[in-house]
Amino acid sequence: MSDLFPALTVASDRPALRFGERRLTYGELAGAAGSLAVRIGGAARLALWATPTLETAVGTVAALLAGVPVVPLNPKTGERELAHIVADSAPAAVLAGPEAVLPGALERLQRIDVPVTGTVGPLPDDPDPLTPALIVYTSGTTGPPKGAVLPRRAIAANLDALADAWDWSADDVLVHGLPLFHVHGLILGILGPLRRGGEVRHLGRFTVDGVARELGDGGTMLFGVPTMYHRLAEALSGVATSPAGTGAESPAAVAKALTGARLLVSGSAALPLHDHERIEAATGRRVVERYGMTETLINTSVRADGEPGPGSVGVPLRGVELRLVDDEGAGVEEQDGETIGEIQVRGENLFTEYLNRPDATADAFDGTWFRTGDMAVRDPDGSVRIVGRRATDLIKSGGYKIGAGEVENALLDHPGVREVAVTGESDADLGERVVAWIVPTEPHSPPDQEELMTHVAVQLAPHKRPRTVRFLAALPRNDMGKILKRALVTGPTD
Ligand code: MCA
Ligand code: AMP
Repeated sequence: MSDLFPALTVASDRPALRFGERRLTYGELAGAAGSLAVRIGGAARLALWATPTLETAVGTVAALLAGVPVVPLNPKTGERELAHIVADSAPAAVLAGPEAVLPGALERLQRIDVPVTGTVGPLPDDPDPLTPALIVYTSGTTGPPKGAVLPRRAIAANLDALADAWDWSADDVLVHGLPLFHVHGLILGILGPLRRGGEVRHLGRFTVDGVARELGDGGTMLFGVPTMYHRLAEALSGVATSPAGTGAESPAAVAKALTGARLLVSGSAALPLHDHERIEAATGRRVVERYGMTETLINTSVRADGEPGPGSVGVPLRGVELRLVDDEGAGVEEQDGETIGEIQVRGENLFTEYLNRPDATADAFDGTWFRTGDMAVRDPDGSVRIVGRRATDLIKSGGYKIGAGEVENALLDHPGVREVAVTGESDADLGERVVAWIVPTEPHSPPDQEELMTHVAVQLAPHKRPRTVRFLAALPRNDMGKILKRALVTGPTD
């Protein structure tokens, strides 16, 4: 049986997965993932080398069938961060495509090659719904990333609630080019279509041309982060989209492809109004926004038949309880579009804990309510508008969450850096970009800026690297010696 993927029990010739020219039907997926599930059954926990390939999808499905918790790894993770994740999650082995070249930190682990063929056999019995399914690492304001433990129940409940909100069915063909080591790309983007019995076409990597091609050839839904919709909006406006697109597709071809889609969904960060408007003007389609978090999966969404107001992330999904709480801890009852409170949520969609971090888990909850740290208002129709974030030390760049503290710690390891403060600055393409303010060890010969960017890319991950480096003689501090980041962001830049 498969409680999460009923379509695997039928094992039909219907298309399930497509990565470029490589594809699997439900029957083929049941064979490949089912045979791997039998091999890995009983393992305590496995890491997964989550390249944007068929193998990542098969490996994840196999682990879920076997009831083995899986830790998806960003293949571009740098040495320091990978060492932390491996030590913290202690996987028994690593699942990887046969072609993958694994870094040193994974060499001492047993390697299990993920097959894309296999014989359909009886599927293992379904594990308990509270069994951990995925452990997804996510950044906090300070320290290294924490592993959010997501139970099977959260995945099933949340994907079904999204199906309800979006009329998502087996007839849908989802197109996306999201990375497969986060909730957005892996749970929504791969497990979502498979739970419905529909098809997913992954682009390998996001390009405007790839989106236009696949939506023009039967795709019905598109998932993306705001940076991707920004690049589509640029292409619709005739602006060169390199490196996201080759420019082969004309604005008219992109417009035609988007117009033909049933649903365009954006999430992971706020989609700016300007990009909403440009896409709507060129295609007549409104992008639907949904709001989620690694720890909670998706909390709210504009419904497929809804009338979204500007900046709205829609209404709570079925089964998600949501409240706003003000700074004094009192509930915000007003739905006046003005009174701000922190979003707190509860429901079957929630994670169960941060792995090995009972302290952080306890801090994240207000009783049974999970504190998101996102600040919002509610409109008279009950829909939610996010207006900011409680922590200034969290940066959202390209839809990735980046903690200022982890980047600061990596930069402090560089011999040319005496002091550092990391902030987020607004960026038309990325939403926010990481900015490093550096007091160099040698004021007259500061380190090379590119070298500092690469230092972070190699230690943590390329998306965490500062895109701007600014040198200062001293960091602004208050009487207690605390760095005044607000003075950096608002003050003179040199
Ligand atoms: C550049 N590169 C480097 C360096 N500089 N590598 C090493 N050292 C350097 N100094 C490489 C990169 O690895 C990459 O390689 C290439 O250059 C381009 O990198 P970058 O400039 O960072 O990429 P980009 O074009 O700016 O990426 C934009 C993007 C990306 C495609 C939109 O940000 C993205 O995929 N975002 C998705 C984030 C996401 O899925 N978030 C979900 C989490 P190469 O060319 O080989 O790639 S949030 C979530 O899950 C919740 C539930 C939610 O609500 O959704
Ligand atoms: P992550 O921890 O990487 O899963 O990112 C979750 C965070 O992304 C949330 O706490 C929000 O701050 C942000 N986020 C996700 N979706 C949206 C959205 N549609 N609008 C604004 N912010 C969003």
